[in-house]
Amino acid sequence: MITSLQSEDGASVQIVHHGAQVVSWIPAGLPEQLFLSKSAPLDSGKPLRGGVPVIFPQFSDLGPLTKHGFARNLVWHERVSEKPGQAEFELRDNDATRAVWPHAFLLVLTVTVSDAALEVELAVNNTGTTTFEFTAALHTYLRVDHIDDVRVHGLRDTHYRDSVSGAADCVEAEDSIAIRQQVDRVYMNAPSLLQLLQPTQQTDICSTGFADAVLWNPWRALSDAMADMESGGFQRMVCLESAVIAQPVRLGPAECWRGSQRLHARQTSDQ
Ligand code: TA6
Repeated sequence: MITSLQSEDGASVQIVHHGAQVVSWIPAGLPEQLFLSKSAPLDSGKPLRGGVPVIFPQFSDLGPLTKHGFARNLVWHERVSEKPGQAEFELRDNDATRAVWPHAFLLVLTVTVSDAALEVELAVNNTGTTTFEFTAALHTYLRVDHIDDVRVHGLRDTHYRDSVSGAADCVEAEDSIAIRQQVDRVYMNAPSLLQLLQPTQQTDICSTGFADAVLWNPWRALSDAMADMESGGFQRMVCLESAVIAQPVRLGPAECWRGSQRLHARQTSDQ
């Protein structure tokens, strides 16, 4: 199932209930802002290659669970939301999640579209009687006109783990990061505001709650090897993820943790 949302000014968002995955965001007067691979089969029971997959309770393979955890593989339930331009989805523990992760939880994903902004908030509630730990991310695939023209700002001097080389502690030297090869980095304690610059557009990515940020582009060989990635897809996407990885969240009974990512797009020139 898909939920479509429209703001009063004409911006729109689409969310697939499988994984509560936002798959399209079109601000008023601007083109599609999220990458979604044309080769991603709908209704395959797998997360789509694009949009905003929700990663919980384990980022990547940093633990015993299936890669990126189970939240992106399950169907979430839509809640009634009274607010215009807003939709809410929830996921509770069930037999399948308890079989691999023995904890009681309620996740709530709130998606809000307004003006030129999209906000996605993940709330994690511990509904059980024991403390649990988790890592999480909003694995946002931003659509770009061409990867050669993309620059990422805001990460200079931030420490990162480089998953391509395996180096555990690097320091970002660039003010303006260009992507010229496979990039897969976890920036720890990242600034809350990052910027994606293209020749005609600026996208601000503002995180709260998520301490870390992930920058990922698979580049050609890995992109070609992915069955669900469209041909040359790596040239039209970059993932800038709001994440909590380096220091897992420890959540006691009845506690709630919240993290959000707000994207704001604006055109900077007509060319
Ligand atoms: O967030 C970056 C990353 O962990 C990469 O290492 C890459 O594997 C990517 O996620 C996509 O993972 P997926 O399981 O969706 O193919």
